[in-house]
Amino acid sequence: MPADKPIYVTKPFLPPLHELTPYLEQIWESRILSNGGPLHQQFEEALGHHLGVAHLALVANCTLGLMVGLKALGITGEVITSPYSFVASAHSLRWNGITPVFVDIDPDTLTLDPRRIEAAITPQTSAIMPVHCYGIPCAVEAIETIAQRHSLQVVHDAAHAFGVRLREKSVLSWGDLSVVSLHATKVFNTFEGGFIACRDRETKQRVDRLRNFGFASETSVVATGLNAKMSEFNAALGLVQLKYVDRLIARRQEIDRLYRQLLTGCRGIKCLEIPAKVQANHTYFPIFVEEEYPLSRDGLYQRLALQGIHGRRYFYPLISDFPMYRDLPSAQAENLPVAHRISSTILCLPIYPDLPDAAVHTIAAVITAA
Ligand code: T4K
Repeated sequence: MPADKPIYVTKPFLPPLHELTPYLEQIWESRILSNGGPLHQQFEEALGHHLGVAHLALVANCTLGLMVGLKALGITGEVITSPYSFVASAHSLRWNGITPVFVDIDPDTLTLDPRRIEAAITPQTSAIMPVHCYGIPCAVEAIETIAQRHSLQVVHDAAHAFGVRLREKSVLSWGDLSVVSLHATKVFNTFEGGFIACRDRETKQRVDRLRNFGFASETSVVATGLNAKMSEFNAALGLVQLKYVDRLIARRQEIDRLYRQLLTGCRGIKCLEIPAKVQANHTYFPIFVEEEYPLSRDGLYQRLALQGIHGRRYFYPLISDFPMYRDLPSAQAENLPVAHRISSTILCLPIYPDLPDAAVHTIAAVITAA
């Protein structure tokens, strides 16, 4: 029997509307709607405090945040990155006139394989941009070591990594900067939004200017900035959501456990392991549909869809297969065997805080019934 209502891969959390009202009244009263207003300042501070990030800059979304972050660090030439990501990762490089150099992923973490990075470094390489895919940290230490050895900068696409900790420390503390998404589909949302976790005060100052057209004061423009500011409305949403986020992640963890329990022993279905040293945020629940399973990945995707269950094939196709990237030498399939294999077997199942246990049972039953 198909589900009464479609079940999507995610459903954003919204706090009770009345909790937003005092903030909206403040906005209506002050008529300060954007440009670093009081709620923006308050949210920036509160978020930094919540995550333990000292130099945090809010932005309008993660894509603009990546564009601003790369510019703030003066990154040019070539950047080594993952083909197994959302297309915004590579687009942010291209918008800065940078050539992405795709390197294959590690089959266990689904993020840049540090053993393959050095072979891709050329005199034009200025940085590495790994992705903490599904919120699982990349090999931060190994990548930092390589970066130091070759004088490269590290920009983390941390779009999925809100609240993720590695050995009790925020994963955002690695690298020169990290950019997180606060989009509607993420663990913590401000409808649209994002932030940059900067290494130091100077980087944050450059970011602050670049997200505001490059203005350093009313009459001086010191960089070719753009408009990547978060509005007061989005900041208000963030302030209201902050007190819920730990509970929301805890509920996601319960769903994650339930899926694992129900799918254990299902031949041909494998769940992504979360390393013991990681405090995850359970932003996605990816499974691998392997050869021993009676249906192909797309077959299972369709079978679930017939039941009103809409998983997503994140990330298929690979970024390196999109027309604007596929002619790059690094985009060739023989360079990216693991990414290709994973991309053809991956399926992200629905996970969000108000997904009932009964729905998880139904989804698992459709999968195991095949
Ligand atoms: N780097 C990485 C690694 C990323 O994954 C992303 C974004 C970025 C950078 C850039 O971040 P932002 O600039 O967006 O902050 C979605 C999101 O739009 C995108 O943020 C996300 N990654 C990507 C993985 O997924 P779509 O096109 O797959 O989303 P869509 O609209 O199909 O939504 C998925 C499902 O969620 C829908 O079937 C229904 C549900 N949904 C969605 C929205 C927007 C809702 O229930 N309510 C909603 O408001 O890209």
